[in-house]
Amino acid sequence: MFTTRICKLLNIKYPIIQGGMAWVATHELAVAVSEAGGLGIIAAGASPPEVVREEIRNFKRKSNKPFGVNLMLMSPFAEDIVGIICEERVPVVTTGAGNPGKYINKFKEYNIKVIPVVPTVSLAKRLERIGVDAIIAEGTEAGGHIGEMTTMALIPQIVDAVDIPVIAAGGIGDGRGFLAALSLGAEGVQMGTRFVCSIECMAHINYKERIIKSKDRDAVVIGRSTGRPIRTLKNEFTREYLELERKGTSFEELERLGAGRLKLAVKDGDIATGSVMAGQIAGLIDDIKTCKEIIEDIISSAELQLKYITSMKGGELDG
Ligand code: TUI
Repeated sequence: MFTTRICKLLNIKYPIIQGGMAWVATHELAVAVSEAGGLGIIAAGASPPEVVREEIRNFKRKSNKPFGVNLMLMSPFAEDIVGIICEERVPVVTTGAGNPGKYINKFKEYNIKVIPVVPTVSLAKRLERIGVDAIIAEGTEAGGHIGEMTTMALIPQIVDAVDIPVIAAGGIGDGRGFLAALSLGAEGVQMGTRFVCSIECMAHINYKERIIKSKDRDAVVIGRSTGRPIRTLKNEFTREYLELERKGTSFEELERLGAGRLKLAVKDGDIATGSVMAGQIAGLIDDIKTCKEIIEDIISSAELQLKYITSMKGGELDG
């Protein structure tokens, strides 16, 4: 029912892509999402190149399904990771936190599909012109590094501005969000926070439980003053960080304060002084299930929701 150009482009059953979350998106999670019919993504984050290569090889040992690597463009190793992605013949690359323009030709040479995350219409248009295969349009509801536009406003504007398929991201966690994204003209969704709360995700149980406990307004934004805003769940760390920002603390000092915090939360389970990056949809998520269950529940509830909408008639259900 929901077969789109994204399914054909990526050779996947459902147009659902997993977010490229640093430290969280290891090959175990990517294998589970790809085996369930979506597109699993290994996050390169700021990891050293050889660690990323090993993750790619581990994926290939466990699954023959299509998968991708997320290239975080602020990584000091970005250049070398591009080389490894090409050498390893990774089928798909998603990019984040910058403009991937200078790497597009190399990826094209190796026949690698490139799908950048973009926060604005202008960047989507520029990247379409230089040959990317699709666009992930990410609203400010997302976790981690974010732009300013909401998903609801950004998706239809990017859909109207480009001809390549658009994947919606930011604030999507269930069948209703999936269907809403398709209604706005997207041909797929990317989800991060929902997949953190999966059995196969290797993040510390404290991280998953913090998401489950969170309420609608818990996903706050730190780092607006630095020009690198990050959405992360309210805790001791965000309170200290925001207080220092309010006092006008320098960029360098804030960068120092933030360093290593994501790993602390994801790997050590320190959800008080670590950074528990998550999107605004965290408040909706109340269980941990397999990636297969997450994906199949989204598709079946979206189908049901669509039937419900099309049967509405003057407030009464038709038939
Ligand atoms: O990249 C993300 N989210 C991330 S990356 C990340 S890494 C990290 N950060 C801090 C501490 C520890 C680890 C955490 N979350 N999302 C995709 C995304 N990309 N959101 C926004 C953008 C973006 C922003 C500007 C994409 C392109 C862009 O271009 C600016 C330009 O140069 O034109």
